[in-house]
Amino acid sequence: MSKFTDDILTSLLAKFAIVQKEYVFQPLTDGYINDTFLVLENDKPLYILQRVNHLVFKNIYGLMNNVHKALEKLEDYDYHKITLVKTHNGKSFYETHKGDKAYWRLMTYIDQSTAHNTTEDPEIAYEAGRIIGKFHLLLNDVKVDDYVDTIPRFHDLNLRKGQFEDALQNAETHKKEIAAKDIDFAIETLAKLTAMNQSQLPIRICHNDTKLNNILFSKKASKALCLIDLDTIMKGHFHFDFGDAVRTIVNTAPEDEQQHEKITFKKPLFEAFVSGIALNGNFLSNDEIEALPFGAILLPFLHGLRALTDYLNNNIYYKVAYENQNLDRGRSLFDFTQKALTNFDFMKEITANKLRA
Ligand code: GN1
Ligand code: MG
Repeated sequence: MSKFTDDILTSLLAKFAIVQKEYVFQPLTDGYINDTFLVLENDKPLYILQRVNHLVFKNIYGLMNNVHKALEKLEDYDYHKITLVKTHNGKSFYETHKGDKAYWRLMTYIDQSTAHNTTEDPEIAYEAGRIIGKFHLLLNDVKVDDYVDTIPRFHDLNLRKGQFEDALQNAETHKKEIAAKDIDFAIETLAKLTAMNQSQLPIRICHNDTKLNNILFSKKASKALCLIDLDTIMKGHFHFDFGDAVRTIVNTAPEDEQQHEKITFKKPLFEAFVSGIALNGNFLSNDEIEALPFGAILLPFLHGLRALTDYLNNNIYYKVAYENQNLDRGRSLFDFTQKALTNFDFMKEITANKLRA
């Protein structure tokens, strides 16, 4: 059972400026970091109530400020606005003062919306590309220094390498034996990707967690509405957002898939996604376009490396649904990394053809 009873959730909801009624709470358990609840009235979803994990996000004030600033820009005829509900004190989150520290926020639920964990549909892939391009277009002219780094060096390969090496030093021997092949792959690929370093590229405000299920779609049509899960909005490179989407769109299997023959690199889905990016992608420089195939290898690898590291550390970072989930995630993300490496030339050709002026 969740440690948050209906009574606790009801009293939290009362802190926000909404009509107080009989609401029902439904936990949404897909995330690995925050605690999320759907708030319904007579079966109709109205709000998302969420506790932001302050052990992962250490600067909640900075984080909420980022979200606030970005949301002012993120609105257009083809980009659905997200609304944060204010507390009675006019703040965009509620900080608990009793017991454990916690930070809660409330967002309005977008009616008739849905999210996809995976897809086989090129239209969904295209729309994912369109909305990610639009997100960047809408934030193209912001001052990047107005945004704090909510997790410093989040997609920094060197940081993740150091954390992996520390975990390796301290891990139990039997875990290192079980993961021997995965550890070898990590070491080999770290060397390969370090040699391909792309850090001279423009710094943009990125979403930094553009996996497919962080995109809201309309239930009725395959239209993307907006990006959600905005905690990692901060500085980054465009190829981060590109690569994180590719790993969850072009692979039609879930992130912790154990049967690796099901992990795919579906070329038509890649092409459709890049076509979607192209619709809004005029702001991209040639150097950024050049770096996209690298991003589609870097991001699955980084996530695989972080999952493997957490497995070696006995699951201290991600919430796991079962003991070895981090190992399964690491393995499947490495498998996709290998498949993306194999498709490097294909990705180069498609991105150049579709995105270069
Ligand atoms: C974590 O909790 P969730 O699913 O939003 C992680 C993301 C990963 C994701 C899945 C702050 O996000 O970077 O894409 O798991 N977020 C953080 O791999 O570490
Ligand atoms: Mg997230």
